[in-house]
Amino acid sequence: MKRRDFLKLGTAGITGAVSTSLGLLSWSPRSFAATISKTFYITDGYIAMPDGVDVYFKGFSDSLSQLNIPGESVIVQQGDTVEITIVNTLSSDHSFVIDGVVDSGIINGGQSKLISFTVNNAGSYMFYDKLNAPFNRLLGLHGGFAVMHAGSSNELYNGSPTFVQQYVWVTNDIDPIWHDEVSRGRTPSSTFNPYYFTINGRTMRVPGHPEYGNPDIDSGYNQQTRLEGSIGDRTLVRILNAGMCMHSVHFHANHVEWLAENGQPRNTVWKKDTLLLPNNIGSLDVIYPYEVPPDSWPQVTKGYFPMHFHDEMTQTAGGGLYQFGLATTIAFK
Ligand SMILES: [Cu+2]
Repeated sequence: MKRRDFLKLGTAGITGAVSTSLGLLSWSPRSFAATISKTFYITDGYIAMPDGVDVYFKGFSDSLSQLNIPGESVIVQQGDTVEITIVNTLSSDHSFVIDGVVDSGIINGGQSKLISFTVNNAGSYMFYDKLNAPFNRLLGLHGGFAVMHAGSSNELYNGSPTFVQQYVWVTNDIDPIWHDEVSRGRTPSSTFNPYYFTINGRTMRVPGHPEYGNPDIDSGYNQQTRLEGSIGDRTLVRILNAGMCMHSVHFHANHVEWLAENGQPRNTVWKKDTLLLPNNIGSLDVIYPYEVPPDSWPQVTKGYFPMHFHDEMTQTAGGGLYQFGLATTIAFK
């Protein structure tokens, strides 16, 4: 099923009361450990890329009839017991892994497995399928996993700078030839040649394009992805890179506070506007401070600014469609 089609179904079947937590996470701290349960269905299908090409993906999906790329973000707190049921609806073997936390082992085609584990360290993680590496991960079997410091609603780790809201951005690089090979049960042997670059499974559209402004498709308008805040709404962004490429992340209007890289808190919190995002499950944790943009004149407190990557290929799709790549909007409301 194409993303456009199932999104239509999804919109018809879901009322406004359902809140998903793909990118924008909500959290209330607890004084006690809890058991958090979640079921993921491993499904596959085709998603239309910005140039109209349908590409094969696999995902950790919310239901049998969906294909969610990335999988819905999970948020827990230190000490919680997490129970994840994986229903592998495909005929191929898959797994559910968080490095340093849990490894399901092989979940055979057609089988289900309950994975139970406890999380001890606060921070940002990726869950992914480690089998057939790196292909299953690149094909879409990945998602964000946030562990809150116990009892805290506003810290990345104990004593970190604080925030008032938090997002997860999962980025990916897509080589359609590799995806096609895997769909045929083969192991790709060509050189990795990424053609599409996504943030939370989406890419930008330009004004005038029929999909411009469609929040299900346009990453600049997707409410789980674009940052929205007012002055003072300090925003944690957990950036997780499922792809093979290192990237250059660039925030406009404000510098960000650089809290952690690859899960390791930095000794000194630097303020930077451009950061290197490591590849292959690399991560960055930053706080976008939502300060009055210091370089604007006259001073503004409202407006729209981009976050885009500065490695130029990421700003394209299909080998040339400029501005149909990996970017989103930072809204000052
Ligand atoms: Cu820039």
